[in-house]
Amino acid sequence: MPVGAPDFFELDNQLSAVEKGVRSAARSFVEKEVNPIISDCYIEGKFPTDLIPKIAAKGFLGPTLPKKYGGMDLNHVAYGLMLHELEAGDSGIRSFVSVQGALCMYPIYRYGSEEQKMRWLPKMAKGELVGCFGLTEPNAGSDPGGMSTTATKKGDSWEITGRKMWITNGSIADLAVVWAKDSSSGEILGFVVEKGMPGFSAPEIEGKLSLRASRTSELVLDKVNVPDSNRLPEAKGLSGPLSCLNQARFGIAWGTLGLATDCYAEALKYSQERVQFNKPIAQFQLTQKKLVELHTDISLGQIMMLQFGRMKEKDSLRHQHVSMAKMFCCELGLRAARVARSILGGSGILADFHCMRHSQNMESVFTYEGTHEVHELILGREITGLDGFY
Ligand code: TGC
Ligand code: FAD
Repeated sequence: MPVGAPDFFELDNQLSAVEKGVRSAARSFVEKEVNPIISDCYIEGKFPTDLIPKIAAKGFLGPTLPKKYGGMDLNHVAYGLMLHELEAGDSGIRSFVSVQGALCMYPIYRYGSEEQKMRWLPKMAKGELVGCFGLTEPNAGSDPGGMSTTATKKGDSWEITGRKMWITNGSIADLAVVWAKDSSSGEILGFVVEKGMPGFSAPEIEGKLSLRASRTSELVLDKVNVPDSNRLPEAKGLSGPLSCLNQARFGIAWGTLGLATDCYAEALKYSQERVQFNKPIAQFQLTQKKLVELHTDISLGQIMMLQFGRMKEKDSLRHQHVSMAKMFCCELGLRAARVARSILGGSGILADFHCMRHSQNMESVFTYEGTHEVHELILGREITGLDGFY
């Protein structure tokens, strides 16, 4: 675990050399490339696009995919540990990696033809092509089945019309996986829409106070003519996009655990150094209570994520497990950031420290990829057998 991270359950002993190696490569990348620039990026509201080739060179894009498609055949625990470290740097960096790998490369890999995989995946792994994922719409967020974007078959191509909202990487993307309803059958289909196709644009969403080091855009599709060869042939129905979300949510859970750990480590160090009433503030019982609660929940989160990662490797991880992970770790990340901020007192609001930026980022991460309430309802449905959505 990184410096200051608890390893109370001695889980490090259960990690392979490859898993530890991936974690340490991601940690060094964050220390060398992300930490020195990220607070300026955040203040300026810009995503560090210069980092894309470096991120790709480290093998962080689509690493669980087979080597044939540019991946590294990594297992899911190694992937999780990588995101754990990247989100300890910034949620915007982790978001870029998640969207590229889990939400754009994965649907092409899972639902695309061999020709489509060879056409896009190796270039995406190298960072030569950036992707995004268009599911959410202005009037269909938690309920993506209510989308109104349509695809109408016209000979050998499809005419796609609609608007997607809140799309990470949208304005820097070369291609967008867009989900749309077949206007004749109502079935949800997946398409790869390419930058430059007439009628397709990706205006930036301005004024964000969260995830400022990440690009978020609309996707506007005005009668965009998309060849049938860009339709993902195996994707049919809402389970198509939802299965991609399982991949991304798994990574987000690991990532927000890393963010929580970074906040905890920052607060622990600060509290041991900061003296008030002639004592380090870590000596006050009320400070210790805050630290102990975070230490305990981070340790429990580590056990959960390692076990879920091992279950994913055995293919026994179900989407309800992923909902629990996303829900638990996001709540923990948000709480850890706020608690750390309080322990740092006035200093906690400065960009020199991490906790305030993490806290603001967590407001988005708590909401995207299924809000906290959505995951509660998914788990509620699982344990009671009663559907709270309808
Ligand atoms: P429901 O009846 O539950 O399911 C419809 C069909 O889908 C299947 N299914 C799943 N399959 C795979 N994975 C999952 N997680 C699945 N959940 C459900 C289900 O079995 C069914 O299949 P079939 O064959 O019987 O038709 O559908 P519902 O309409 O009741 O869905 C409700 C709900 C809440 C579960 C779902 O729509 C949902 O998860 N809503 C949240 C939406 C969401 O998470 N959006 C995320 C957009 S992307 C994003 O935020 C990226 S941010 C990335 C970043 O920057 O890092
Ligand atoms: P709504 O669905 O309108 O929800 C509003 C509130 O109502 C929430 O508190 C919610 O929990 C609650 N609510 C809704 N339904 C219920 C219910 N049945 N029971 C109880 N409470 C309920 N989407 C993409 O497709 N691709 C992306 O790359 C992407 N990136 C994003 C990046 C950022 C920075 C943000 C903020 C969002 C991103 N999203 C993306 C969209 C994100 O997935 C949605 O914001 C999210 O799914 C919630 O939808 P909504 O914002 O429309 O909120």
